[in-house]
Amino acid sequence: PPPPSQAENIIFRSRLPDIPIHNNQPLHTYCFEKLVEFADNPCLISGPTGQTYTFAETHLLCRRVAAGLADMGIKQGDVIFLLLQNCPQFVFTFIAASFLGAAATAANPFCTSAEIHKQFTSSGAKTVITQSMYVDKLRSWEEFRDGLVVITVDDPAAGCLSFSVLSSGDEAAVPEVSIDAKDTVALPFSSGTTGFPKGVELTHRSLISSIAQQVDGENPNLYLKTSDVVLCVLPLFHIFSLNSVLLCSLRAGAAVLIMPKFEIRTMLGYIERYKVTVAAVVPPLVLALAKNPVVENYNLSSIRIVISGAAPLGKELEAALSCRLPHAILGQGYGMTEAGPVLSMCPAFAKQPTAAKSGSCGTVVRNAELKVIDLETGFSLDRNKAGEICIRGDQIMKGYLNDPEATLATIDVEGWLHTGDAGYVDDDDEVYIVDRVKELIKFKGFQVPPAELEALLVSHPCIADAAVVQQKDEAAGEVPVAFIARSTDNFELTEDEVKEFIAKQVVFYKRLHKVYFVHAIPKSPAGKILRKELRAKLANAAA
Ligand code: 4UV
Repeated sequence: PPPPSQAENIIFRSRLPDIPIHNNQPLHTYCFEKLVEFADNPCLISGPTGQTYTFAETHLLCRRVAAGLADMGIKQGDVIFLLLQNCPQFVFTFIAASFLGAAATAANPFCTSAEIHKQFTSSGAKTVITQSMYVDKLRSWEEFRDGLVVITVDDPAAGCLSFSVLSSGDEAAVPEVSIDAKDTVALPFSSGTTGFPKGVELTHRSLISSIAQQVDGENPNLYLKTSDVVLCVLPLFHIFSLNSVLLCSLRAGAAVLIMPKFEIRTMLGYIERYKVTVAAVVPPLVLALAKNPVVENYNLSSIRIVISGAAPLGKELEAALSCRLPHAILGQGYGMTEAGPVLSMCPAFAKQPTAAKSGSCGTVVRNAELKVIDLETGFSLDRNKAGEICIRGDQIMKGYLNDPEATLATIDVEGWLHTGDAGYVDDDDEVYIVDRVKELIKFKGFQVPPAELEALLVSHPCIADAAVVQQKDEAAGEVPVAFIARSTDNFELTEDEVKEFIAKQVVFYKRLHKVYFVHAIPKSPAGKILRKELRAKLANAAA
C-alpha cells in the first residue's frame, strides 16, 4: 500500500525576506551586470605574480577567450575541460564557456590520469585547458593520440597549444547565441548521496539564483563590498570556491586574490600584503590559522569575515580562531554541489547582521525552502528534531548528466533535493548538521566516494568483498578506512599491500588509512552494505 501522506510540510525559510531574482539571463550577463559601476576596480589579482586585471580587463579577456574557443570549433552545448590550479585563465575560460552557451567541467589536477579520464569521458568534453606539468597525465589517453586539443596556460608542452590562441581572439567576434536559462553552464562532479562521481548540471538559472541568494538585495546575506579583497585559496574546481568566492565577487564588484595552492606562509603573506578582507576556508585551514605559531608573525587585521564550509567545524576550533582574529566575524556556510551549492549561510555576514550561534551553519538562504524529514517515514519534522535536510528552490541542480535514475533518487517529484545530511533547525532558524547519512566521506572537505574505492578493491584478485567507511581524524576530519573480506585461499594479503594497491590508483585524499580484515561484509537482505554497522564498530573500538 502507498505510505500515508502528511497533510502539510513543515517548511523553514530565511530570516531575510525574499528578493526579486532575475535568473532568466545568461550567467555572464548577470555576473557583469554592474560592470560600469566598477569597471576600473581590481577584479582578479594573481598572488604569485601580483598581476591585476580590472573588471573591464577581465570582461574583455573572457570575451576574447570566448571568440578564441569559437574559432577552435567550440559551440553551444559543448563542454570544456579545466585541469588547473587556481589562476586567472581558469576564470577567463569558465566565463568564456558561458558566453558561448557551452559548459565547463573542472577536475583536480592532482588526480590520477585514470581518475581524470573518467571525468573527461563522462562529461563529453572536447578540449582540455591545463598546465604543462599535467599534460603527462593525458598522454596515455586514446583521445590524446587521436588529436585531442590541449591548451596550456603556461609554455605549451609538446603537442599542445598556447593559451594565447584563445586570449588573442577577437572580442567583437563572439558568436551570438540564444541561451536558455535552463542550459547547463557548470558541470562539477560529485558522488552525491551514493555511488560514483556524476556530472552535476548547474544551469545559468541555478547559479544566478544561488549567487543572488548570497550577495544580492538591499540586505545581502553575504555582504561583499567593492572595496573587499576575497581570498581564493580553495580550489576553483570545487563549487564552494567557484560560486561563493569567484562568482559572488564578480557580481558584487569585490576583488579576488587568486592563490594556486595552499601554503601557510605564502597565504599569510598575501593576506597581509593585499589586505584580504574576506576569507573562504575549510576546517583544516581554520585549524592552521588558529593553531599554527607562524600566524603570530603576520598582521591579519584586515580580515573582517571568515566563511568556513565543506565539512563540520568544531566549536573549540571556532573559538580558537576567534582569539586570533578578534575583529573578524566567523561563521559557516553549508553547501552541497547538487544544491547549487549553498543551503544555509551565517546571518552575521549580512549587511544588517543578526547573531548566529557557534556550531550553527547559519540560516537557510532566501528565496528557498528547507525541510527536515524523518529518516523512516519521510514526514517533515518540527524545530529541534533531527532528520534528513531537504532543500527546494531555483538554485538546485537540473540533474545529473545522463543519469535520470540518480537524479530521481536525489530530487523528488515535488522538487525537493535530498541532501543525505542529518540535521535540525533550532528556535532561531539556525541549521545544525549532526551526521551524514549518505555514503560520502569528506577528507578536509574533499569528496571521497566509497563506491569508487570499493570497486577498485574488489578488482584485486585476493579480495572477495570490501566496504569503505569514514573514521574520525583530528587533522582531516574524516579519513577512509576499508573492511576487507579476503578470498578464501589468499590469506597472506596484508594491510600494507592493500593500502599500496589503492594509493597507486587514486589522488592523495582517497588513500586508505586503515584496513580491517573481516570474514564477511555486513549486508542488508537487498545486498546493501550496512555502513552504519561498520561505522558503529569503529566508534566502539575508539571508545
Ligand atoms: O558537494 P560537496 O563537496 O559541496 C560542498 C560545498 C560547500 C560549500 C560551503 C559554503 C559555501 O558558501 C559554498 O558555496 C559551498 O562541500 O559536499 C557536500 C557535503 O559536504 C558536507 C555535507 O555533508 C554536504 O552534503 N558539508 C558541507 N558544508 C558543511 C558540511 C558544513 N558547513 N558543515 C558540515 N558539513
